[in-house]
Amino acid sequence: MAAEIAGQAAAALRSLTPSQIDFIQNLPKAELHAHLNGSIPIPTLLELLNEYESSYDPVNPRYKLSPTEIRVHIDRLQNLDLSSLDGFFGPFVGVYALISTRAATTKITRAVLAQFLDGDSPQCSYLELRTTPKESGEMSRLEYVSAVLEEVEKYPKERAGLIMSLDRRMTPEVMREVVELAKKLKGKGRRVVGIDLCGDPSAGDMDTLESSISLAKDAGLGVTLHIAETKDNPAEESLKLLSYGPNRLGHATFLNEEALAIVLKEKICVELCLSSNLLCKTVSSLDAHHICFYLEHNHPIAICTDDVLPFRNSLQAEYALLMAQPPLGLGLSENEVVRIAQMSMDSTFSRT
Ligand code: 6MZ
Repeated sequence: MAAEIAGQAAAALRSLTPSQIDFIQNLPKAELHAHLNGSIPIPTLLELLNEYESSYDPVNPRYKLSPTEIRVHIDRLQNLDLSSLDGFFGPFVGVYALISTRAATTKITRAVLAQFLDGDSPQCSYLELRTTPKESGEMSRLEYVSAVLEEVEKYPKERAGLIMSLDRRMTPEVMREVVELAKKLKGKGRRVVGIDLCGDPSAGDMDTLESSISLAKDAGLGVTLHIAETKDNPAEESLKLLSYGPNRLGHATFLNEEALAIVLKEKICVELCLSSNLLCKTVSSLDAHHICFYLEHNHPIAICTDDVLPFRNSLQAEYALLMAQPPLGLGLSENEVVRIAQMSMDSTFSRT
């Protein structure tokens, strides 16, 4: 029950023949870069908002934001009109207000997993879902992650795993705490497969991240890092992040020559989110997208959705962007698309 698909990805999907759509639907593929709270189906979010609205007591409000304020944030997320990535992160406070109980976290996780994995033609064969452990007045980080994990673990391990995200706005101490938690949960046999670095690319000091990444790697967790997502991310920062030895990278849009040489040499899989980059205007058009560079170099990539809530895409529609004829898509052959989908399956953290 995702919101209606929109934008270039929807047009690409509409331009395909029924047999091409069947081909995409039946293709074994992994979704490796989907943020839980960025992937909540709109009906689920509105249900939570309605529940909050009907029990709202303005004198003694449960959350800091009123239902009207939350609605404004959700409307902004659904009607993204960005001139850059600035402004993308703010409206998430509306979502976070609604998911600050364990019951709500369970509800959204169940809905997101179903959106990707259930039904006659699931979006993907395997989902590595990621989320930033949150604490609220009603829930600790452990309780939040436990609620998410309980839902993830209802699927076989060949179908779903969890990545715990470090937000760039976290203090080094909190980042460390999150990695310790990931390590502990993995040690107990829970389905935590890796850690991620995400959040506003202009925030945080990446010098302090090293010890948390080492801890994660020593614990056998996969490491993926959002890197060079905007042109304002300095080259030194990207080189520093690469020196931490990540297994995968998110976006990697503005890597300089030196960083690119490392990525190619180390064959680090790059998670590419085409609609996300087009809508956030970090890439001007599909033919200018760095996917073209990676394809030319036969470099491992994974096609991913990022945040289906604001971007109104789906994994199938992202694959349609590969197959549709230019200028809507890249006009790739079925053989090339099979190869790309296989690269996503080969890059999961369950294989790290
Ligand atoms: C960087 C992003 C992102 O963790 O609350 N997030 N971080 N770049 C992006 N590209 C557009 N899209 C989403 O999911 C939502 C959070 O994921 C990160 C942001 O920190 C956002 O608040 P969780 O489940």
